[in-house]
Amino acid sequence: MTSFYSLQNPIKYEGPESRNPLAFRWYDPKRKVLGKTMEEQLRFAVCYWHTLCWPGLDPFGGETFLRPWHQPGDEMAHARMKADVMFETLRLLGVKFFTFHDLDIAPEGRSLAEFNRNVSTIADILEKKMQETGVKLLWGTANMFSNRRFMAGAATNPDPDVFAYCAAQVKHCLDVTKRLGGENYVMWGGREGYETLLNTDIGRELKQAGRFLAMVVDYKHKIGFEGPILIEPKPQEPTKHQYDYDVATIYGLLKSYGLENDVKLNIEQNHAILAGHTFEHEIALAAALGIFGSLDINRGDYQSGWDTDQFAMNVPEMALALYEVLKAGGFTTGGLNFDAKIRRQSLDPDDLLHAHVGSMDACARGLLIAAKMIEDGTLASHVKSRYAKWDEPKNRAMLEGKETLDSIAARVLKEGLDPKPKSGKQEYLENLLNSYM
Ligand code: XUL
Ligand code: CO
Repeated sequence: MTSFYSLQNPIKYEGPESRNPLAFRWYDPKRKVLGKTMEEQLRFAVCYWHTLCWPGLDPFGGETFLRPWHQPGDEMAHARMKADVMFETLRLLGVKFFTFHDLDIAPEGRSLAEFNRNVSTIADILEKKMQETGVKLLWGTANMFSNRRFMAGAATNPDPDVFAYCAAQVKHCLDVTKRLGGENYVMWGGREGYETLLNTDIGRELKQAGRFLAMVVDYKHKIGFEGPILIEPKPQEPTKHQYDYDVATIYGLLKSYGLENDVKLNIEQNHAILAGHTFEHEIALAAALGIFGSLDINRGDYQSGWDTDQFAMNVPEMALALYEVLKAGGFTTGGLNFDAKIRRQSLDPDDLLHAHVGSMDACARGLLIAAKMIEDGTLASHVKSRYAKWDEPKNRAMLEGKETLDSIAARVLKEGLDPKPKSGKQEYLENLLNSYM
């Protein structure tokens, strides 16, 4: 136990009528929803980097939070302090997973060898705490974007030495993630993109990205890491154009490298918005393409065109996202990761608890609504009936390669086919959706 927060005892479910600001009104971990407990359905994870490492800076000003581990001092002692506070946060929230970048948990040191040693030392501490508490690692990832050596990219850097350095860094981070029983390994393409085409060979950089990913997949098999590699799409920021733009773009890249069976996606709400999509669009598309993995549930701001990383608090948005997750069969190795920042003025450590509690409640409410949508089945049966004619043999034949353009043309003319438009019933369906809310 640490004295970072004002609370001593874990936050409890008290029901919708509770006025206690640090109680769950909707998240009731053991409540069954569609055959699993809420805890099993939602698989929440607290992230290291925004919850503990981010000091509250923005492009116009420095840190506001002044956490104890941001004061001058012994960096390894600070890393141990952060590990204590991470497990205290998980204990108070009753969250069973966490996520980290290598650089979040341990100081960089003066060389990669020293960094690796630091990461391994803190991993020993995390491993012990995980054994004591039953907490699990949802995913690990390597930070290959903060240090200035990565300013022109990691695997897509014009300098092959940076590519090689990244290979060494990912190898160690994947080893540590495996040792800690990580259920996935994430790769967000930090600075994998370009600032200007005037200095960029885009074709070459894409090949570098493909080769790097293929090596990560090979190594994962070599060491017997069972979870999937997850790529996290984002269209821009920090670079002007990120190569892992959105779900559709990544699917194209995976297909062209033959990696679509080994790699899945970690989809973030904020990144979906930046790409001009809804969160549910990205989830539905990934599920349809067989590459849905996990979710980062930090939301963006609809007016600001950058990654505001706010805690997901919008119940209808979470209901629509979780409806797609449930339709896809729910999470397997994935979960809901709070890759979210409290606002810069939210100085009190307890603000972190308010943020997580509120967002867990919004997700739990969203889950209950999504479950109603599934159980009632009217939406799904409407979609099914919309496509029902495709089940007729002559129509199936068109998709099964048994017909050609000219054979179809002949039939259309012979039958005098004259398609009759049918209502898409959008307003009826939107009213139905509101009836579940
Ligand atoms: C950046 C972002 C990252 C990834 C992990 O926008 O979302 O925090 O989730 O590197
Ligand atoms: Co993210």
